[in-house]
Amino acid sequence: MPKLILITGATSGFGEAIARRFAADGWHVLLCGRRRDRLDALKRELEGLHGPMAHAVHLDVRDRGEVERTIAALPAEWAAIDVLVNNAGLASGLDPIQTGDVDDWERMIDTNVKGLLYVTRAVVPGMVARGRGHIINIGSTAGKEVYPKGNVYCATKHAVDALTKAMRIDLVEQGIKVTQVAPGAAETEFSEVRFHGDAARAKQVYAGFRPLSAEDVAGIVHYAATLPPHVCINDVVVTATAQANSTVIARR
Ligand code: NDP
Ligand code: 8X3
Repeated sequence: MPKLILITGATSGFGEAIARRFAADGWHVLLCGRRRDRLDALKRELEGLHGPMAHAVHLDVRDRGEVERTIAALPAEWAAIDVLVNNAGLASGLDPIQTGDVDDWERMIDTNVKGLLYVTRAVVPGMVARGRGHIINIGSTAGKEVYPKGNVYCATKHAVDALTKAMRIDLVEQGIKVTQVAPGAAETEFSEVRFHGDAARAKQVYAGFRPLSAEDVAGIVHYAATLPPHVCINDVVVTATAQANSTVIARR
């Protein structure tokens, strides 16, 4: 019986790479995100390669009602989720606290913290009932330290760090694994989203060094998800070799 993984934010970056990685390994993949065209294209692509093993659901993780309804309405063959990857997230803006855009702040808090909680709350009771499951939260080095102008984004990822530890405590008796993967700079659509579509500014973030790729992160998630039942990776901090911390990067 193939295992089932639900990935939030599967339309781009880490989430898309995670979907490809698990699909190639014979898993069934439940793809979630807001951009329907991309969800449908990825589902078609994966099914063309691997047969009928993908299901796409439109999901804005900020919409509590939509999250609850969508998870509750999953067809039986897509409901027994073995692994939940809470990946959907974003940075919006890079401004000092005194001039930060409150709409940016709300977008980040609603997505990175509240959205992660809504999805977790909807999925985990099924895992508890089945007596098995694995939650993998995508944190960040921004959840381990703070950097100039990172204020609210860093706070949301510190929340992911805290919630991962809290989930692990609450779910240990139920045999549910909880893992955080906390990457440093990785070249995806992340910086373009952070800079509100300014592709040239986004490119500068990765100039002069080789950042992580989405596939690098997907490989770590896959490794964590395929360890024996008695082994749980609690936390992984991973950066490019050229990145020492959020502000120290060897650029050539
Ligand atoms: P991308 O921008 O490439 O991907 C983000 C994904 O999140 C997209 O699939 C997007 O899908 C989805 N998403 C955003 N908002 C929502 C929402 N409200 N509801 C559902 N899905 C949503 O960035 P990354 O792949 O880099 O980011 C993935 C995660 O990794 C994020 O949590 C990010 O904070 C974290 N991260 C990124 C790092 C980096 O340097 N790239 C480093 C460390 C952590 P759609 O727009 O279709 O909804
Ligand atoms: C993404 C990495 O350094 O932009 O979480 O915060 S960083």
